[in-house]
Amino acid sequence: MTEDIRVEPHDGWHKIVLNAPARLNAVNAPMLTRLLAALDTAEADPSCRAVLLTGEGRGFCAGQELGPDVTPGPNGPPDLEHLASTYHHEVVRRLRASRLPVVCAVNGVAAGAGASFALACDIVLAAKTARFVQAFVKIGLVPDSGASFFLTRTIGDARARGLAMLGDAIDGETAAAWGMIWKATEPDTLMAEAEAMTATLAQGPSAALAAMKQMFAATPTNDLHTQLNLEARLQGVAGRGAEFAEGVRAFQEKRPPVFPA
Ligand code: T3D
Repeated sequence: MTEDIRVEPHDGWHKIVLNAPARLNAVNAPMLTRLLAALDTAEADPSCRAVLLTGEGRGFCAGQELGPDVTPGPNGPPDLEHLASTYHHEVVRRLRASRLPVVCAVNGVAAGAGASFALACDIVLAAKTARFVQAFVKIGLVPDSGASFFLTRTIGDARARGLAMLGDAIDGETAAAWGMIWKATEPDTLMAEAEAMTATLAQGPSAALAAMKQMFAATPTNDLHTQLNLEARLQGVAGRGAEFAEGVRAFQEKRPPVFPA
């Protein structure tokens, strides 16, 4: 049987591929369980210092598979609160809580929870031809998996409400122009750019990158005073670490730094 989650280990980083292309990599509970396991494996591997998430085929992820998990059946309607919080939202939590920088290469359509998974990653590259769709409204659902959180913070309330309430698709170029993602690329260079970026992050200062994730995660609820204190505390830790020592030494010796694993 073809694995619906494929993991490709590289030198210092893991590529995790959503691999159900016939349904545009729409996810279900067992597939999300395997995605969570792949994220856990990367997290637990000391040689892994970055992750690249992408999709196989012409889609990135079409959100929840509109199959038995969400089809009202003889036993009544599905418990979407349970499904969302146990599986979809756990993926978002795991991506955000990870020590690892996560790059997302949005190779095609990202709809519903699929768009949220992309936006939960640290750096999002998308093909210019990719589409981001808040598909929930088309099936009578509300945005989930962090969509209302991420969109209001990246593109603002007006555009977030428009996308959520209308369900209109925007392409990768528009997503980049609106500040929803890092960058839109030509479709045929997307994967090479995303892989090179992930490899660069894997050679970066892992402890500092993990601290940055902690710092950015705290900003939505911190006031400036609290955030300054957090920055000072994390800078204190970084300043006592081997990465700073190597960074400064490399600068003084006019060579690229080699950060410890
Ligand atoms: O617990 C909870 O939280 C509940 C779940 C919530 C999270 C969610 O993600 S809700 C949103 C669920 N997703 C959707 O509503 C998206 C449904 N799909 C679409 O609207 C469109 O397929 C797309 C806009 C994503 C792409 O359109 P297009 O024209 O490029 O492709 P297509 O022809 O519609 O789809 C291609 C195939 O993928 C097709 O199969 P076929 O006919 O070739 O055999 C289609 O049925 C299949 N597919 C697409 N999305 C899904 C899917 N199969 C199952 N589940 C899907 N979500």
